[in-house]
Amino acid sequence: MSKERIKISEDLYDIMPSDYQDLVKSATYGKEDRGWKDIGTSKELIEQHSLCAGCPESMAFRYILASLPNPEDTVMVGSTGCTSLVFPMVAVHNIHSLFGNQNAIASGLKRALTVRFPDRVKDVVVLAGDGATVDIGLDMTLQAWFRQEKFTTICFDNELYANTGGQESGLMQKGFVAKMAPVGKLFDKVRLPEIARESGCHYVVNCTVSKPSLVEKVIRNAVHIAREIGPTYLQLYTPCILEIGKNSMEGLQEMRDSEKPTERFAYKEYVSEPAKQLLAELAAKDKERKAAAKQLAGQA
Ligand SMILES: Cc1ncc(C[n+]2csc(CCOP(=O)(O)OP(=O)(O)O)c2C)c(N)n1
Ligand code: SF4
Ligand SMILES: [Mg+2]
Repeated sequence: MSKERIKISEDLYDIMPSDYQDLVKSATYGKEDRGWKDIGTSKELIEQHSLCAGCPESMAFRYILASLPNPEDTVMVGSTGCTSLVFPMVAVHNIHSLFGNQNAIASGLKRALTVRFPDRVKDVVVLAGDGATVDIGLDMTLQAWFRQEKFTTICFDNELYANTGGQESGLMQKGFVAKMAPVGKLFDKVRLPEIARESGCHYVVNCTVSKPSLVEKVIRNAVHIAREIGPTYLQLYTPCILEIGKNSMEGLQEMRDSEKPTERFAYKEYVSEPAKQLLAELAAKDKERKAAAKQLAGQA
């Protein structure tokens, strides 16, 4: 990892936008152990967004972008929905796909990048809403998993179609009444984490984004496992505060309430056997790296 590819030519430095100069100077691109703790002290890969004030999706975006292990060589694939309003402000390569097509686009992209850059690690990460992932895009989501495509799928689960005013989604809770779904959901929430496991994903996590350190851990695991082994899936609860009638300060508490052991976003994790082995190897290497750095610091 390095900033080599975003470096500015000396002759052009003064005419480059100040945001870009800041990115080269103080973004964590290239930092080996980047993570959520860099937020606030380095150039963030997202500084503004057009989501509603206090929307938990904005926290989730920040934590994810701060935690990607290889941001300068990552391409994110988005889909239509509230998330798509954010991507134009994100300093990571990204593609907007037609609603629901995100996993098909990501499959082709990952394969093309592997052929085009055989000697470079290129990560692909899909980030889409529950409507895009489960309802309209379910075919593409599943086919990518069946084919063992090597990328991560992240679903921002707000349990409805937020961007179009609150229609019912397959991930909506039973009985929930939304602005544009007045009858109330007749069925249980689709168990996509279980389906992901049964469809070949090697790492599946269902959780909220209330704890940045947890988001950092699962993002890193998901990206590393997807890179080396096969598809990974993260379902993150990012409640639509507008639809559930909460104010901008109440999103965090809503997530805390929903992650209690008996609730639908209690932490759930599945790791396949090859993925467990990979995580153990990575943890051992990390330990070695930290010990070597400590020794070096002691000698200085
Ligand atoms: C092909 C297509 N079908 C439908 C739409 C209309 N549409 C835009 S956003 C959206 C809902 C998005 O819901 P979700 O994926 O859950 O994302 P959220 O807005 O909740 O974050 C729909 C149906 C569209 N833009 N394109
Ligand atoms: S409509 Fe809901 S999900 Fe979309 S930005 Fe507003 S609070 Fe967030
Ligand atoms: Mg949604």
